[in-house]
Amino acid sequence: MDAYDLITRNAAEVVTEDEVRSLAEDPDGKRAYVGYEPSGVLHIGHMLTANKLIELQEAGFEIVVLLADVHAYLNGKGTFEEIRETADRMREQFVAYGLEESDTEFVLGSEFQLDEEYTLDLHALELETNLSRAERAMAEIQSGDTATVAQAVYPLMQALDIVYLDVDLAIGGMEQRKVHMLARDTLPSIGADAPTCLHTPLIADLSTGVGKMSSSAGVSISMEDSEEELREKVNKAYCPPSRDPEPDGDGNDRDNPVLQIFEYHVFPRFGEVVVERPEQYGGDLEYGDYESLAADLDSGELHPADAKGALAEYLNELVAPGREKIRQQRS
Ligand code: IYR
Repeated sequence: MDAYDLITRNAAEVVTEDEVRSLAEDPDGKRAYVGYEPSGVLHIGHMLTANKLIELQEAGFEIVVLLADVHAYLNGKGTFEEIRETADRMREQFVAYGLEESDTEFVLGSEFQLDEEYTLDLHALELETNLSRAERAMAEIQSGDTATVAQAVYPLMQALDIVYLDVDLAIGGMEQRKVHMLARDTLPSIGADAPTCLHTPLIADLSTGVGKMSSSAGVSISMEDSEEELREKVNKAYCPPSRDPEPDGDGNDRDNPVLQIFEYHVFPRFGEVVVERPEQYGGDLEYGDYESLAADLDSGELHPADAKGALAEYLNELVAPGREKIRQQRS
């Protein structure tokens, strides 16, 4: 796979393609980052962007993980002390998940976001941004129904992080795209470049295939799930025996979360998949890429129950080191 294909693999969108192509010409030493509001335990959304970071590390990028303590505070996630404590635990879980510690720079937002220069640049961005745009950028990020002033400051700080962390590529889930677009439009006003961005897809809700999976509503997969819990959640997941259950032109009304997890989590980390089946049902199936697995589900060769059984096993392997880390953290 060439560098551009590896960088953009499984991305829902890149802004812009030309800018990413130019990064791909010589990725060595380029810097990419994701920011996370510290929460106690990694869930499958964190793991999705982390997969991209691991791929970028392979492509030669330096990786910066921002543990966005000030952002979590502005978004009403707790007291500063609580948030700082969870940031440490989260860092350890990312390393257990597979981010090379020696190759990853973990930065706490408060290490630089409270500096005078940062604050003055923030005020300059505040002058450049109208309130409703800042609010719109937060629609899929903010906690609670009513936007606060703190939440309007939040996306401007996220924009500024890109400058202060000196990164070449900003990564985030699709829910971050409006913040990044705001960053592209406003950063030039303080003399900084418009950032290049890559957005990862959102995984559909596990039980319905509608909307997006989140830790706050519905069923989510997290690093602390036991093998048994993973098996139960995956067994109950929405997985129709075809990839587009309601062909209606866009094929997007309901997605198949089981297939999405194979595509975005299992294949990127394991490279191949073996679905174990008893001899009497045709024996094991082996897949070297996502497309062939999805095609077999479509054709009926692969039964949803067998796909789910395999998925639970692979997910268990992915979360096991983090689960062990969480157990140590709590003892
Ligand atoms: N908005 C992110 C957290 C975050 C991301 C980046 I990239 C930052 O520079 C700062 C915060 C979230 O929703 O978790």
